[in-house]
Amino acid sequence: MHWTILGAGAIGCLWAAQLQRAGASVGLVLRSPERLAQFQSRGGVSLIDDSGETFCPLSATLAATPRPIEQLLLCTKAYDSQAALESVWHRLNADSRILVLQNGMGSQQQAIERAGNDRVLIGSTTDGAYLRAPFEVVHAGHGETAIGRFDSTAATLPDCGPHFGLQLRQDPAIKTTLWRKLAINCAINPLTALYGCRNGELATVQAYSRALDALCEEFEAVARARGIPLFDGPLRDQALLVVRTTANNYSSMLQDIRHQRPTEIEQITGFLCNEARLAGIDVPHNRAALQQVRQLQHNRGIVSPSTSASPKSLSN
Ligand code: KPL
Repeated sequence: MHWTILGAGAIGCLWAAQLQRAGASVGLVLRSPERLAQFQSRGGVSLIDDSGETFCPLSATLAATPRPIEQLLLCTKAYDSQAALESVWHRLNADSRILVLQNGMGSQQQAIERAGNDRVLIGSTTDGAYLRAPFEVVHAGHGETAIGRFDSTAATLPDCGPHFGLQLRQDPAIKTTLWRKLAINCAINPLTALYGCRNGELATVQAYSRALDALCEEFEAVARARGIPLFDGPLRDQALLVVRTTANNYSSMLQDIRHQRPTEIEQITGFLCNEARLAGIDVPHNRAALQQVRQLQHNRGIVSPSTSASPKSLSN
């Protein structure tokens, strides 16, 4: 099976490198001739992990290439997801499979609506990775990738080769897993972006912890109303656990702001606020966080591609 990876961010490069190392056939799709030229001058992805630095030679193409796609990994930023899928639509056929691996909520449902339930697997990962430089990925924290289907509790994991270095798990309740990840991201990401702080400061600065508590309480009320089971204990405890284990990290949202990129606030807090509206629950702290991150993007001259599109509900 040949893997085509659409989205050469940290997760895309991590998967590309690990698939190549596992002996799978894999190639990247890049968005512009300039990116392709930049990639071709190095000819692969560097993976930095516990065992040091490994260069993984790979091929890359532009979306317009006619080669049919067998297995697509869609791991662009969530707000780019629809356009990215359209860009390779001519290369997909009835046998093509798509694994959607993105932050936040909404893009998964969009992929299913476009390609159909049968062809789409949904993933959620706790692997920590960041790009040290373009096409140089640091695998900073080993997690697992849960994979499942929205229309069924059974899902066959895609073939990644026998020696794949990332941990995969069949997930019969992938929607719940996505909601749990969303809960953590709603608690941590907007606050770190607004305060410009490392994750750990949300536990050590009292005012920040109080803000986190308020976001968590509202999230729990919405999840309850939507019938989504979150964690055994309070969400704030779980969020603070993640804050402490990733204390030195800068959240992806803060990194986006600092790199002058649109954030995934619409697919994270925007999704939650939409769910709250559907459930008739007021979430003033999350609404304020949404507005403030939008404002921050605006102040920094970051053009958000998705402020007008309200993410779709996942409850049906
Ligand atoms: O997933 C994350 C992110 O930054 O997007 C957390 C869990 C907050 C870790 O940084």
